[in-house]
Amino acid sequence: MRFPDGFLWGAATAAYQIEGAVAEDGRGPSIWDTFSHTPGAVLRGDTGDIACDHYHRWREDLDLLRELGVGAYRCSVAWPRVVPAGAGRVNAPGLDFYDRLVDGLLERGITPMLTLYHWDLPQALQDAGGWANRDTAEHFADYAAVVHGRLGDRVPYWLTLNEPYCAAVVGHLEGRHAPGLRDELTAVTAVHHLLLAHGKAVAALRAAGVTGQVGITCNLTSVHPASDAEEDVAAARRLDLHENRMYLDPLFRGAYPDDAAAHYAPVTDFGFVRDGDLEQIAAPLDYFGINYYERHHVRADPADPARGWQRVPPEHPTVTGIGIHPEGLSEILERVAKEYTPLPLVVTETGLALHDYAGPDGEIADDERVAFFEGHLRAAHEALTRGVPLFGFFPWSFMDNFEWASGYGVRYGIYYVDYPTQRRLPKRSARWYADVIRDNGLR
Ligand code: IFM
Repeated sequence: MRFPDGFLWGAATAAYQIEGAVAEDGRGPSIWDTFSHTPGAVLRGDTGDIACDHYHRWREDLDLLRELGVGAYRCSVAWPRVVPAGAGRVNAPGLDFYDRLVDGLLERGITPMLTLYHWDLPQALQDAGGWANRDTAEHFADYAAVVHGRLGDRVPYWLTLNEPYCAAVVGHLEGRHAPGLRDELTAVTAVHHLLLAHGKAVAALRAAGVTGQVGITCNLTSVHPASDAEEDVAAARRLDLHENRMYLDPLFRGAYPDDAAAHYAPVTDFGFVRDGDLEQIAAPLDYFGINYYERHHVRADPADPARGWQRVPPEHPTVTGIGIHPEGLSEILERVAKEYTPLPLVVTETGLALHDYAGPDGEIADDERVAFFEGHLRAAHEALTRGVPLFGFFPWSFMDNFEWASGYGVRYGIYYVDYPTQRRLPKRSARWYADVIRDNGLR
């Protein structure tokens, strides 16, 4: 099963999850520093203070990427390293770090794909209202221009945001992520301001003459009603609105979905949307990134028949409680290509959390992860054969890291990180992936 020539095999990480060095070289605090230091917020009280110490070990890490053979590496820039208070003063040492990183990648023949926002909002902006405050969108565009000003000559792929759904909903409605709020109006407002920030950043990058490709990454789910019953079908449609269409429609159709006004009417009339916002949000992109983890079967929620839904628990849950459904990936890729955009697509993340450990022989036998990636690659390939313009695949994650509210309690890496010594060890999946890259597909 071969992939097209030039297919982009990558690996992905994010700043707060790997860098550590949270108080070094002028970095300001982010909402994740605050949240992870809040008792009870993160499993076992884990924080990203040290994480994988990538800030100091980046050279060795880039060497590993080279050994793995990837063509590209997706990482994120920490806004609070570059603009410690989120707005205003630029911190040159922060930019220097990413400058060295980008050069280090290029020297090793690896293409950088930079995400500008992977959830580490500067705390000073949160103190001023965070994503509920429209000004945050403007500050983000300024920050994007600053990063572009330094790295724009060398970065072929830009992503404005990672997973606006998680930033808005998991952070402001479910309270499981920073800033830990539980308020639906704030969450829907945050959705809009995140999308607006994306649109403004795209405009800023274009105005600066960006030569790289500009895109955004959304996490999308494959949603199916659990039965043909009218209530289940309606519940599935609501979940699809909540998880997918609230992002896809504004980005690619320049409007919130038709059913959004009625669904959110109990909390908001969308008064935060101003003239011109949706045009800005829907400004043309060069590519679109998709993160895929979840497929849901949905039934009506008897406790909330008008607005709710229930996700049917998976038959075989993984350690994070979700199921494994590779076919959901081809469904999503085909849906996006058919219903939303002819843009080139890239799987910017998919991956499996396990409780990996090194055996007595030093081997980390993550065969379930290999099977997971094989299944997802087959699904991606199937989408390709059906005409989806997929140009790359980035496993999550290059190495084990700080998994947000789960701290270091689960591992997603294809490299194992022994946190006490910070040694990196290839898991079986890393060796398998190196073969996939070399063969440009599966044997
Ligand atoms: O670790 C995260 C990543 O930061 C965003 N996408 C999902 C991953 C696994 O939960």
